[in-house]
Amino acid sequence: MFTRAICRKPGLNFSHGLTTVQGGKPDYARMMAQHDAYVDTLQKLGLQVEVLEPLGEFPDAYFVEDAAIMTAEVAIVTRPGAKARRGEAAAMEPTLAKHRPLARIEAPGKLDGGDVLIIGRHALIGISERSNPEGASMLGEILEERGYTWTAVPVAEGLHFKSSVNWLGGKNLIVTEDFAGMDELEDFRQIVVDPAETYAANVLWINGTLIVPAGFPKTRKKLEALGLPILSLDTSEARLMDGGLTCMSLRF
Ligand code: CIR
Repeated sequence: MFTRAICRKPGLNFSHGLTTVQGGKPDYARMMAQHDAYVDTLQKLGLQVEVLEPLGEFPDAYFVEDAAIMTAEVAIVTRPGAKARRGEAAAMEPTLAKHRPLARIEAPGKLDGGDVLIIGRHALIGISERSNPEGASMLGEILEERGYTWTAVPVAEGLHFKSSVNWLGGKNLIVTEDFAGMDELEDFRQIVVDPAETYAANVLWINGTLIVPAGFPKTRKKLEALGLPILSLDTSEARLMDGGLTCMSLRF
């Protein structure tokens, strides 16, 4: 169960962040309203949320999940795969250090938190454009020292592993077709999203409630079968920046 979250407000320059989406320029006022609703929802679900100020030089810094990984024992400061985002990790350190001892991913390791899904005492670590095998091994070692096991998972599609695979509680995962049936995920039951709704795989589990991106009815219907409460949030602006629900907070 989570009791806290760290978020960061998007800055005025948030639309200058990295993106592969060709859907037009995101709107600042809409982004802020959607971010406020996101923070509000986490609070309503009982989390104490610390909202950090924007980091001027780093327009993607509100995707806080990529800069760190939180476990019950340690906060791991990542080394983001995109050079333009690398400074975000060090900027998180003072905040993280209030809650956990720190460990760090060091060069030549590269790792984005968006590639890391920890379920109980097991970590699935995506090897993607942003996270390399060295980064995965460094994180794996830090976790092993604390009693976790881990598996590396190749991420051939999507920006990050969690763009395509997320936990739904128990033994349930939501996955895109590209990840369905993968050996690395064989211990889990899988809900496979319709190919027209791949973005909807970015579901955020908060203490038994599923937060889903608005506008994906087929996926919502599949998730309803789990019998968990479902809340939906509009993420249209973050989506234009290749981001979604899981990226905008660190939960612990
Ligand atoms: C980036 O390309 O790094 C950001 N614009 C989006 C990061 C999204 N983060 C995530 O999926 N964990």
